[in-house]
Amino acid sequence: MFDRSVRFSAAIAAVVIFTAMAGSVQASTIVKMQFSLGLASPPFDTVFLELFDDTPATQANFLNYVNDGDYNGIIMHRLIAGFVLQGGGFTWNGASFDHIPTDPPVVNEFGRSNLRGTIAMAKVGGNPDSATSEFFFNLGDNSANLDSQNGGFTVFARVLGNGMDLIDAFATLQTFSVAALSDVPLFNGNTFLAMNDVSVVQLRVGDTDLDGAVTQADADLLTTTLVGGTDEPQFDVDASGTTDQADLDLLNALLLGDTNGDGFVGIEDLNLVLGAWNQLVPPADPAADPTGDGFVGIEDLNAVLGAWNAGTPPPPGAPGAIVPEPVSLAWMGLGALALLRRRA
Ligand SMILES: [Ca+2]
Ligand SMILES: [Ca+2]
Ligand SMILES: [Ca+2]
Ligand SMILES: [Ca+2]
Repeated sequence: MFDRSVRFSAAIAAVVIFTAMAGSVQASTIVKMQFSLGLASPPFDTVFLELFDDTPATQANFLNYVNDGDYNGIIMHRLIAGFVLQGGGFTWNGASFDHIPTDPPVVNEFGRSNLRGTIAMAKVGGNPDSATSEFFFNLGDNSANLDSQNGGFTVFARVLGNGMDLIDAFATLQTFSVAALSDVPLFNGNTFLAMNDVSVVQLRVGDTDLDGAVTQADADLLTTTLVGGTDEPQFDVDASGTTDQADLDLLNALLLGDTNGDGFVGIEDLNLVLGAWNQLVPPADPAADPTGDGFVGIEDLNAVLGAWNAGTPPPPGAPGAIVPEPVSLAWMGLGALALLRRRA
């Protein structure tokens, strides 16, 4: 059915595509903040923050707290509606607040404006270089005030996607004086707003709606986004620095090439196609026929190779976990050789 030149081209394509895509994805640092309260509909208790690379000392300082787990269990202890929602400092011991242990203060890196949806470091009045662990969400445009006061407050991150819907909901909580602090937001007058889990997440390539899986919904959202325009990193599927049709093409290729549906295009997907090579569906597994034409062949192989290495590998030991990449490449080469030999 296929002549030798077609088969040879497929083997060459495998090598070329791997070279082009390996290591090409350079995502921003994204931090997940899961709160103890959420919106009822849709289920929604998490915001994702993009950290800005132009505030390196502040980013390193913030990530130290994140990676040490210091922010887990922290209370959002200050809310001024329309202005700021602040946290990152206190836990509650049942009778009073305890400040978490702090690292040395970080140098002020003010540069970006304190606009709505950004996050900046809190600090001591009259000392620009005094930020430690506390930070705040800018609930409105605070540039006129906070860009000039005390050397300017260092904006180091922003809320991604529709995360401000959740922060805005928190900003409607009633505030109280609790122990030594005033303006403490409480749910139902008796429940703190805490952060349950603050951690660095790897942005899954193609997961435009940030729900952890790559599905058709992500392609649909990207299609909508292309019309409206955005510079949010989760839409830059090919990590080119801009969002355009090429990102949608790659996302669709990713959806097609991930034959086993584990969110990553790699050796498992290739093996699924090669294992059913030259067969009709059925008896071959329909997953081995991503093109859906009822036959497992060169088009299906190209669907996998066209999105090779896209997505995020499942963790080791997870169902469908893959072997490390250099070994995958070796297996892919063997697979291509086996394919050529079988067809020769
Ligand atoms: Ca998704
Ligand atoms: Ca792009
Ligand atoms: Ca896969
Ligand atoms: Ca097919």
